[in-house]
Amino acid sequence: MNNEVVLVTGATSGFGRATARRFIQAGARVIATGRRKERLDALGKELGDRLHPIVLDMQDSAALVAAVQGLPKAFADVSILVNNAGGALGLDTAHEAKLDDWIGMIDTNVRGLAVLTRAVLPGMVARRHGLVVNIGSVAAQYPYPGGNVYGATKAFVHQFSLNLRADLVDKNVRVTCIEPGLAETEFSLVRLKDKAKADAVYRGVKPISAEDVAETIFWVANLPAHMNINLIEMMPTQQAFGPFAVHRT
Ligand code: NDP
Ligand code: 8X3
Repeated sequence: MNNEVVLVTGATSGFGRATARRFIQAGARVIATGRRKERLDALGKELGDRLHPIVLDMQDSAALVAAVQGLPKAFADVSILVNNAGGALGLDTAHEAKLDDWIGMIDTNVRGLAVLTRAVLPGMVARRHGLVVNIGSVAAQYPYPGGNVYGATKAFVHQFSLNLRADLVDKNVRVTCIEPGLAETEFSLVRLKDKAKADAVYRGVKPISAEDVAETIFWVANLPAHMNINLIEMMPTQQAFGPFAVHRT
């Protein structure tokens, strides 16, 4: 990993922070982004000068492009992009959901991810060396009540990942979409804005941890260069599928 530069979005919490730690531990240089400066400062103190923190809002397209163009020399040649920043806002049914929540999810999970990928890809293609890991979700494949726009944004991430492969087949740039199920991070606190409700999501279950996801990303990044993992879907052993809903009158 000593020659790799890893750009991890959403590194102030959850999967992203665990991923930054995992790659630094293995000798990589890591660019860590997020909106919460104090969290990035703490991570910088913890991980040292192989970490390059950037305060960045995924909804600010111009800032995303400027951040990639303005990277210092030691971090300029991004070889692994982990498109992780994002999340769910609300769990309301479609006719009751807040429109601002929908727009926020689309702007972060879809637009921000696409803009950043577009900014990073030309360098990877020019160097013929790159890996893009997109964090999707089981919500992309399995609809559930209140999942509406969140699931749809992750369906974009799934299909975008596969379509990137179609364009990059001759460029030596790999793309993997990782689709986790129930994982304990700040995800539910952000979604439900209520600590007790968020804690209840994980009660009585051993969920996937942030470190589990980081280890999966790290595994993908360490595979031989001739292998591309297209998709990984992962769930806790205590999670599975439900029956179809039938509304009887
Ligand atoms: P966390 O809430 O713990 O972390 C989310 C990260 O995304 C934070 O670092 C946050 O940083 C960043 N982020 C969110 N919005 C923005 C924004 N507008 N601009 C910049 N950064 C942003 O959740 P997870 O670690 O669980 O989530 C990571 C990814 O995994 C998300 O894409 C989520 O949808 C996905 N996922 C999560 C699952 C789960 O059950 N936990 C399961 C499947 C997928 P900050 O607030 O500082 O900006
Ligand atoms: C997070 C998993 O099932 O809460 O993407 O949507 S789920």
